[in-house]
Amino acid sequence: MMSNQPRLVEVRQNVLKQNDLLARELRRRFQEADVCVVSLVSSPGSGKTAFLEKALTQLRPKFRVAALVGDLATENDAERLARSGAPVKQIVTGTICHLDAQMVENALAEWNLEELDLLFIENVGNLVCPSSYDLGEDLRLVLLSVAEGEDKPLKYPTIFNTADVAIITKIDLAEAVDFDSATAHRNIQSVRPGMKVFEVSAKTGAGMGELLQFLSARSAKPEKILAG
Ligand SMILES: Nc1nc2c(ncn2[C@@H]2O[C@H](COP(=O)(O)OP(=O)(O)OP(=O)(O)O)[C@@H](O)[C@H]2O)c(=O)[nH]1
Ligand SMILES: [Mg+2]
Repeated sequence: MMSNQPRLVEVRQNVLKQNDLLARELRRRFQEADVCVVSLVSSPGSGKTAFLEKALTQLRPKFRVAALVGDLATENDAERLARSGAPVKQIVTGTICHLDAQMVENALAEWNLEELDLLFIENVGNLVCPSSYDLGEDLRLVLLSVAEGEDKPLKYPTIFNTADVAIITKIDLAEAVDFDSATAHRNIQSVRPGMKVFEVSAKTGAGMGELLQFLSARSAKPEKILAG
């Protein structure tokens, strides 16, 4: 009904505002504990968990790393990530298509942030809803796999606009799917001029070193930056 429309908009704005307040509080806690928080957003199956499996394993010798991972159902991703030996917690969202700051706060309740250097948060696979919800993170990574089509930044500009860094994943498959790297880069730059972009393969490890070096440097502990 038409008369319901303004009310719905108002409620939605209030929910978002409440999330922003909580995210601001989380960000303050993260800064106080000196933990660098990196979130990952992408469409389902772009390779967030595969990237994190490698990242947690490779960063762990030098950094105290941990991960939260959101999915509508199953603990599958937490089980995959826990094999790295890092502390991992699954957030099961049920019908909700994104993580919000309250879910992150609840998931962290039993963890001591002082004991962490880097916390990763894998969002629910979705190129739309997660863009509106600040989780208090320092850095938001948006992943785009070579098999999704070079036009995704143009079709889903908000998620690219609310992220800090883009990662083109599964580059080992680029040739098989006729991936046009120049067009993908041009499309990313057209929605988010100046955006930093990495190309990686979690399968072969290509590009992983450069990206992990970048993330290490963003951590609050400069003395631990991975060597070359
Ligand atoms: N060839 C290749 N396959 C990959 C790579 N990264 C991930 N995959 C495969 O892509 C599929 C999805 O990967 P996931 O890591 O589960 O993707 P995700 O983004 O975490 O998925 P959701 O959590 O469901 O949104 C799996 O079959 C992976 O093995 C890669 O670099 N190369
Ligand atoms: Mg996953």
